[in-house]
Amino acid sequence: MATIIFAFPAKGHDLLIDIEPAAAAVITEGDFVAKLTFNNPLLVVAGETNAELATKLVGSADWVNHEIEITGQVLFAQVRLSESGDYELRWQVVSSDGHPISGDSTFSLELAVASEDEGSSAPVFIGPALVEAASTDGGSLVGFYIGLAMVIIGVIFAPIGLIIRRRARRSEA
Ligand SMILES: [Cu+2]
Repeated sequence: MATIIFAFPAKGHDLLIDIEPAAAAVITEGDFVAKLTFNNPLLVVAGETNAELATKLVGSADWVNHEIEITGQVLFAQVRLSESGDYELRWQVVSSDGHPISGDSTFSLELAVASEDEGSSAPVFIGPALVEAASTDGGSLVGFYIGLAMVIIGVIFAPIGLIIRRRARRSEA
């Protein structure tokens, strides 16, 4: 769309002279204020929505409009994104000569990945494993409790057994 507009260099059209985030920028904060600066104060008709800024995740079909505010030659848009990825940005304003102008841009959002995923080396608990084994065997809860009881007995008596054996060995010597 931008190429069509710039292919007809009509007199008086305002030009976008700065955009934040910059084209193809990589940002790490999903909550940010996009700032578009034009070379002339934009035309704002009170009570009319004649300007907009929207973003869309590449691959998605949904454009999301963001709340905007125009101050002189600057358009501010409060952008709130929660998903990392490549984004398209499009804007439309009314040039100071009364003609609507529009353009687009791109940026990438790289949100920090939560470090909770690193807890994969959590200690293994015997209980749930037994439940799983019992259920996959099609066994009832009785089977589970028997298994659990055996584990408990094993945990309690295995060390005792070792102690007894050690003592026995010692007394033999
Ligand atoms: Cu014009």
